[in-house]
Amino acid sequence: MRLFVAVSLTDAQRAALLAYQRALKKSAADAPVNWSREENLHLTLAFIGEYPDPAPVIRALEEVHALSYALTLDGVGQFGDVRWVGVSDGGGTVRLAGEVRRALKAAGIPFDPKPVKPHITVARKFRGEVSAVLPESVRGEIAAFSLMRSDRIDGRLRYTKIWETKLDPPSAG
Ligand code: 2AM
Repeated sequence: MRLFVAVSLTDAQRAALLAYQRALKKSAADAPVNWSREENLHLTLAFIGEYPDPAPVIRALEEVHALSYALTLDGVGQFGDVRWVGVSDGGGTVRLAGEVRRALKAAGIPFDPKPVKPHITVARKFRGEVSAVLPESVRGEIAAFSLMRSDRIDGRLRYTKIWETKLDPPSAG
C-alpha cells in the first residue's frame, strides 16, 4: 500500500482553502484541473510510498514526541502545474517532519529524502494564470499527526487516515 505521514488542518483552514480554490477556478484555463478534495487537504511530513505493512511504520511513529504548534495559511506557489498554499508556522512543520523522519530512519523504513517544503496542494494540472488572489490567513493549532494511505479509485485519489497520534501541548509558562 502507498503510505505517507501528514498533519491535518483545522475545519476553518480547509474552508479557507476551498474558498481559494473557488477563486482560482475563475482563472483556470479550460483544460481539466484536478482540484484537491476537501478531505484530502493536508500537509505531508514524509512520503513513504509503497510499503507492504503499516504495523512497523506505526511502531516507529509511536516513538515520536513533539510539541503541538500554531500554523497560519500564508502565501501561494507553484511546482510545475501543482498549485499550493504555503504556511507560516515558526518552523514547526519542518521540526515535526525531522522527528518523524528520524524515527522512520531508525526503524529502517524508507521514505522520499527530499527536503521538506511545507505546502498544501490545492490543484494539480493547473495551467491558469498566477493570479493575485490569496487564501485567507487562517491560524490553527496542529495538535496531531497521522499515517495516511493513498489509493487511486476510478482515477480519483482517496486518502484514508489509518493511525493518528496527538502532539504534546506546549508546557505552560
Ligand atoms: P504533493 O501534494 O506536493 O504532490 C501523497 O502523495 C502526498 O505525499 C502528497 O502531499 C505529496 O505531495 C506528497 N509527496 C511527497 N513526496 C512524494 C513523492 N515522491 N511521490 C508522491 N507524493 C509525494
